[in-house]
Amino acid sequence: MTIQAVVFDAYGTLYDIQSVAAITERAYPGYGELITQIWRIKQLEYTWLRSLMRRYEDFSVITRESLDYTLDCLGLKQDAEIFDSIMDKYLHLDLYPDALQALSELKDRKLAILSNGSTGMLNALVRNSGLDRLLDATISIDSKSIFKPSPDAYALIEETLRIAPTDVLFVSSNPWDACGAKAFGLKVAWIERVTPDAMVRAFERRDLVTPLAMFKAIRTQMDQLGLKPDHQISGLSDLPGLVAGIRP
Ligand code: LAC
Repeated sequence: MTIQAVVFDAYGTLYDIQSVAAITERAYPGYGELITQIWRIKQLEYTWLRSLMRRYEDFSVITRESLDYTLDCLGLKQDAEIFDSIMDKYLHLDLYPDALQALSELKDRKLAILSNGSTGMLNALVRNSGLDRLLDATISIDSKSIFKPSPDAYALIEETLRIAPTDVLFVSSNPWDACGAKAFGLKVAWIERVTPDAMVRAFERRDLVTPLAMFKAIRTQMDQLGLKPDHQISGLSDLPGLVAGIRP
């Protein structure tokens, strides 16, 4: 078994969702980090709740609804222009610094994204970041009307690339997504962006638990779901060496 395709999660894996903090802080000074963390936590929760309730709306609706929730719960005055400028950042998120180089070194394999993002959001994001030059496919779960970690979402990889799950390395920094892909039967590399030591250090000032520390505690440590990724890496730059070393 060699790796014929490397398929990436988008938000949090290739693109840094913390990069919205600059614009949320500019829009609401002093609230930037709070908005960023509550927004991402609610955005993910809404994907899971809508999937379970079978009331699918695409990720652009969910991203708007979770931002709306966040501004309301913080008692922040809403302004349509400011709201749309924050939403627009989701089409221009920062790529992680090692993303372009890592994907360039993997070009001898099929490269794709499988993401909860809607087709419109993902195509704009990939085009705006220049990743469209390196990707063979950008796959949105939209056509299945259910979000990851549903198996129906991961099934889109074989349906699109015609490559069996065991010959695909799925890469995500989101622990729940890495577990979902493993449960489906993909080979999985989980990017541990926050080490356990860094996690503990985030709570050294227990009198000052920042929203970012809470986000890291809730969304970056490997979940206890009875599943473990095949590989654990510290960044995208570890991938070319890992993939080259995977033998049948
Ligand atoms: C993605 C988000 C949910 O699917 O990480 O890209």
